[in-house]
Amino acid sequence: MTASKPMTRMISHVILDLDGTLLNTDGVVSEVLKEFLVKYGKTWRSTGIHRIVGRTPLEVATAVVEDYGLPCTPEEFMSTITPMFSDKWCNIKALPGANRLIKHLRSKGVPMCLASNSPKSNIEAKISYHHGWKGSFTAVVGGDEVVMGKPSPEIFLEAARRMNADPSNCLVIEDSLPGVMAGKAAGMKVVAVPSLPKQASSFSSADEVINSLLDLHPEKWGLSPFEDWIEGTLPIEPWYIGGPVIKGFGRGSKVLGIPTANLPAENFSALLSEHTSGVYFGWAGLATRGIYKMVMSIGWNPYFDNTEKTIEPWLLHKFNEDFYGEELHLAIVGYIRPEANFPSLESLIARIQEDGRIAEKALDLPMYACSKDSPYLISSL
Ligand code: ADP
Ligand code: RBF
Ligand code: MG
Repeated sequence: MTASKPMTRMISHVILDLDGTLLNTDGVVSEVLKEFLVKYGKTWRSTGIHRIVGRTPLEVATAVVEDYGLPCTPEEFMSTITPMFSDKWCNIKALPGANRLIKHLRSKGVPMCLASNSPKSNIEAKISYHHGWKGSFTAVVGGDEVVMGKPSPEIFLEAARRMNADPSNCLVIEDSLPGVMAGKAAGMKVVAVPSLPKQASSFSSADEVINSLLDLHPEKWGLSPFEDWIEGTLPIEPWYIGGPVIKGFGRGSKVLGIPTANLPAENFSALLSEHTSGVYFGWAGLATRGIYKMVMSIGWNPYFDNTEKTIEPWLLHKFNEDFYGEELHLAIVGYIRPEANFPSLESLIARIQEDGRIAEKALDLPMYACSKDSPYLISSL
């Protein structure tokens, strides 16, 4: 008889990447490169971000100089661009779930280390804007402290060494492919949290791919579970969006039997980039009609593989007519799950119905019910 594999992986230490994993750096990177390239009469192509995520600073510089045929050396490029970045560090926001994860692991006494391809001084400067982060890490390893950056395993092996941990007991959390490769080469468990949309398929070497840090389940790795889930929902800091209801793909009612009163996603691109795609719930205020419970999806609808992000709130109420063009205001108060693909239309519909029941019930909890009084829902009614 062969011994069965233990169900949980015994992780004792966690190693975190910074840019794109804990911090929403991509926006700042695009902003700086755009500003820089304009001076050379060039236009930043946002698809170029794929070439630079997770790379060392010199690799990024080399790629940009080459791609845009810039009349300078990668070193000259770096010396101009570095101060442009540091001016923006104070504006970089934590990604959804980053603060929650750091607080949780810290409270459970799980040693954590930051390991990034950026120079150590840059890492320290960036995290200084985030309360409580610096003191939470046993060690910080920068790309300038090792010979080879990711995808070489060196940076993670050094992180394990500084924590006195065996690599096989370390869990790496990474958004980039070079980072995932480095973690696997170091003999560690790796959870990938791709920072760019629709990348999950290229992360097959990771032990698990999740959509955002909100979807991390530490108990899968032998660590203490989060204690903030309530009845299948995760409370979040409420956020608010609203506008006229627009036409969607015309399939919500027809194909699924679930109408969704779409909002124009392009009006909220900045706000949406601060939140992950996924299934959320909250309260919906409709001009002239009233306030209703609501469950929604934000994202690319993987089952239909949309190319545009959509905002699709399903109001948990039976209406007798359409209300296109009416002003719809949303208070989004909790998170349910990531968007997913499904083997059949029936299973997608069943899951959305289940989301509806979860939201319906949760919104009666005082912590969510209180947002029904939010003035935003009835503003301009
Ligand atoms: P579209 O693809 O244009 O969004 P849907 O089939 O999803 O089409 O239908 C959505 C429309 O149905 C909404 O814009 C709204 O006018 C209407 N509607 C009726 N009942 C509801 C409901 N309970 N929740 C959301 N929208 C509803
Ligand atoms: N689409 C998906 O492809 N995957 C999902 O997991 C998913 N979840 C949803 C959850 C809710 C609560 C709602 C209202 C919609 C969801 N959708 C999802 C979007 C659905 O496919 C979309 O509303 C219709 O295709 C109409 O465009
Ligand atoms: Mg719709």
